[in-house]
Amino acid sequence: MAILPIVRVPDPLLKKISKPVNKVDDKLRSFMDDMLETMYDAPGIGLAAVQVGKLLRILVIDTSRGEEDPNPNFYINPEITWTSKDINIYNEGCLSVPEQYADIERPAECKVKFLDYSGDLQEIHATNLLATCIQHEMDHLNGIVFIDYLSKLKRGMYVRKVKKYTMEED
Ligand code: GNR
Ligand code: NI
Repeated sequence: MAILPIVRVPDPLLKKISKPVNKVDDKLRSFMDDMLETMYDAPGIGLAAVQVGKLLRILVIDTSRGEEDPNPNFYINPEITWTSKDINIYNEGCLSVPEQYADIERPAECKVKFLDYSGDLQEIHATNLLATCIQHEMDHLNGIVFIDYLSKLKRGMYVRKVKKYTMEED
């Protein structure tokens, strides 16, 4: 296992569309294990492969956050098949936009179809924080970061703060 470096804004990689996975094999599972370790180390509740530099349609999510037993789930080639009409607002953060938060509106519930860690097809109905997190991670696969929903002015401020944070850190 390995902890991988996390790509931050304004890296142009975060604007790219990730490609579907062809085959769920041991090599892919080893990469997914590294994603999970990287997410726990950060720490975060979700991570998309593009955030560690690989343009593949893979997510890992664990919304348990140490309150309960760990509950990691991998989502390969995920597709949202339904979203609710009712909306939730969460104060979202992103490992690619460290230390910055904003209230983002999204459908409160969604259904998502995906391949799991074994390569088996699954469909789940997600609510609350899991629904928000799945949609946030799906956005990454399509080149979208939560600050893209803010005004151009606010987005510019967020990017500037991340650049400053990154400079002061190294
Ligand atoms: O760790 C994370 N927390 C979070 C909080 C609210 C809404 C979405 C998230 S996802 C984020 C990790 C991340 O950047 N995933 O892409
Ligand atoms: Ni994110």
